[in-house]
Amino acid sequence: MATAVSPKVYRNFIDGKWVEARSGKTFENRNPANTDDVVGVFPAASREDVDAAVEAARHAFPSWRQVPAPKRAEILFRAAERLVQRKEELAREMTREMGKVVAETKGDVQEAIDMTYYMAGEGRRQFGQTTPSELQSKFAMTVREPVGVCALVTPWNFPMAIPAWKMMPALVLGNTLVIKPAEDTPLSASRLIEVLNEVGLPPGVVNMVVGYGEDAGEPLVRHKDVKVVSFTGSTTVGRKVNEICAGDLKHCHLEMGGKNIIIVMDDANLDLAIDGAVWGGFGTSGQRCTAASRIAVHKKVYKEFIGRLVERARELRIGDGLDPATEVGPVINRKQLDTIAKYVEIGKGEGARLTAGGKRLDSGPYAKGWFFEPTVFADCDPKMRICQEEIFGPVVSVMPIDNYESAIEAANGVVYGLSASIYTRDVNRAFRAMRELDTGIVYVNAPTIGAETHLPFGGIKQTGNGHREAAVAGLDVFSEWKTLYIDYSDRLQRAQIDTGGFGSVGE
Ligand code: UN1
Repeated sequence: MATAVSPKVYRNFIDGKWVEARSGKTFENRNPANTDDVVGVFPAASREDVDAAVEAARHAFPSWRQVPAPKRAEILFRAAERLVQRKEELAREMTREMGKVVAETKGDVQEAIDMTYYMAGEGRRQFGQTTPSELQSKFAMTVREPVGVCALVTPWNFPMAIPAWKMMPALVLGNTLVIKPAEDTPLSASRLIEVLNEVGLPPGVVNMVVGYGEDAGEPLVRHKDVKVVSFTGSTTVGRKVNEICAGDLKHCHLEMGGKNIIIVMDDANLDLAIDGAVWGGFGTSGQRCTAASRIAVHKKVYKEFIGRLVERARELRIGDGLDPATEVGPVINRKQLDTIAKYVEIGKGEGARLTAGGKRLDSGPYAKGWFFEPTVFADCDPKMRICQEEIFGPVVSVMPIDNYESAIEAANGVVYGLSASIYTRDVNRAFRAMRELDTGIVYVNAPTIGAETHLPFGGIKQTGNGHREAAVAGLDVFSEWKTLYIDYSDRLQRAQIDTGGFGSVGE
C-alpha cells in the first residue's frame, strides 16, 4: 500500500524540546513487511546535535542528582503506568516499524514496563552497606553515587525494552543521559521518551539523537563529557566502543553477539524440546541475541528430532506481523536479509544438509518486504561457520552428538557466551550442565530466550565485558560506590597501626 498522505515527521529530543537536526538532514524509516509504507521521517543527527544533547544532559545533572531517589522513582513509576495504558498502540506501531509479530512487540513493551517498575522500586532500595569499623567510635558505610552523563546506544531488535533496560537504572540513580537508538527503530525510542516527558521528567535529563552510527553514535561515545557508555550490538562495533572508552577511562558496558545452543539429551521430553527449539530458533525471526541458532541432539533421538523440527519449521506461517495469523515476521532490512542468504550458501558449501527453508520469499504477499523462510540445517559439525558465527536470522543448525561430554564441548567451542539450554530429565546431568556451560545464562528444559528483568542479563567471552544489565547488577555500571567513615572518638585513630592490644575500651 503506497502512503497517500505525507509521512509523519519526527525529531530529536534535546533539553526538553523536539528539534530538527541542525543540518536539516532526514531519513525515511520504512516498514520491513511492506517497504512502500513509510513509518516516518526522522532527523539524521550529526556531531552538532550530539554536542547540544550532551550539553543539555551535563547542565541538568547537578540538580537531577539532588532530587531524592524515591522522587526520581515516582516519575519512573508514572511512566510505567502510561506504558501500560498505551501498550497495545505502542506494540502495533513497533510491529510496523521492525516487523516482529504483535504478541512479541507487546512482550517488548511489557519488558520495558517491567524494567521501569523494577527500577522505580530501586528508588526506595538502592542499598549500600553498613559494617563495623575495626576502630572504636567509628562508623563505616557505603552509598551509590551517580556518575554523570550516560550515552546509551541501543539495537533495533528490542526497540523499547533495551532502551528501558539502560535508561531506567541510569535515571533512578540520578544520572542524565543521551540515547542514540538504532536507525531502524527510532519511533519506538521516541515513544518511550515521549512518555517520560509527559510524566514530568525535567528538561535535559533525557535526550535523544536519532541517526547513524558513524555520524551520531561515534561522536556521542567519544564526547569528553560522557562518563558512561552502555552499548548493545555487534561484537565488531562493541570492540570499537571499548577502545574509544578506554582512552578516557569511561565506564563501558557492552552487550554483544551470541551463538546460543539448545542441547537435547536422549532422556529429554522430546515434545517440549521441539517446542523450545521452534520458539528459541524462529521466534523474533531468530533476531535475538539469545536466539537458539544451534541445537545439539543426542544420536539416539536425532532422526526423530530432525524430522519433527523440519515439519514444524515448514508449517510456520510467515507474513506481516500485524496479521494475527502470522507466526514469523520479516527480518529487519535488506542488509540483514543478504547476510542470512550468504550464510545459507556458506552452510551448503560446508556440507550441511539443508532440510527446510533456505530461500528469500519475494513474490505475492511477500513482494514488498524482507521475508526469509525458517531454515533448518541438519548434520552440522560444530566447527562449521554456520555453527560458529552469529547469523541473526531464522536459521537453525542441528548437530548430532554422541554423549553429554561432546555436547558440552560443542556448546563451549564458540567465541560467544550468552545463553545455553539443556533438555534432560536427569537432575544430576542438569546440575552438571549448569556448572559446565560457559555462558552468562543457562536454562534447563526451556529455550535460550526469555530472560526476566529482575535477574542479571549478560554474557561472558566475546559477548560481554564483565558487566550485567537488569536486576540490581544493572545498577553497577551507572554508579560509583562511595565509602564513608565517620570517626566520633574525637582523637586520632590510626587504622592498621598496631596499638599493642585491643585499644582502650569505653571511649
Ligand atoms: C536481546 O536479544 O538482545 O531473553 C535481548 C530474551 C529477551 C531479551 C533479548 N528477554 O530473549
